[in-house]
Amino acid sequence: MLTKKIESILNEQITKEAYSSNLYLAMATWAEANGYGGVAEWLYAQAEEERLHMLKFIHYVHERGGHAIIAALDQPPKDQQGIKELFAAVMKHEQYISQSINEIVGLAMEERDFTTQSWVQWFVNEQIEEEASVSAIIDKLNLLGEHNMYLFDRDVIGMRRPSQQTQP
Ligand code: OFO
Repeated sequence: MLTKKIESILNEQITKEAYSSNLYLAMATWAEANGYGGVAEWLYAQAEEERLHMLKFIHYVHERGGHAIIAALDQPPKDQQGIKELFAAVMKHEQYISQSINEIVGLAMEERDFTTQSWVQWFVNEQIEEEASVSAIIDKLNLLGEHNMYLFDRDVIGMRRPSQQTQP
């Protein structure tokens, strides 16, 4: 059985994962509408992965006898300044999510909920991977400079992580 505090922080994370999915979906539609098909593909796959993260939290809450709450979401920005700015925003968001996963680990330790503490380790590792993958994309963008966006757009498709590549 989950304590109320743990149930509540897990529910907050469900909302954050749902928002992450919508955020990347909104970025994908902007990229697609602006001719960046490769970036859009990367973002659509990422949005799908965030939805799976949300579902993992939902199922875990229910396995532990809690009630997962589906909350209303803020509307993500519909426009982006450019591709560099977009990936900088992805990085900032992932760092925020990593911080929020760390808070779950911290609360699970405080509440002596060692099951949650152990279960959430998967997300700790996932965040390391996600940040590293976005950081590699940003490095590549910096190397290419503004005028090689066409090449970057084709190249980024190959920079999906294995978990993203299984997505439709
Ligand atoms: Fe759910 O991993 Fe990114 O945000």
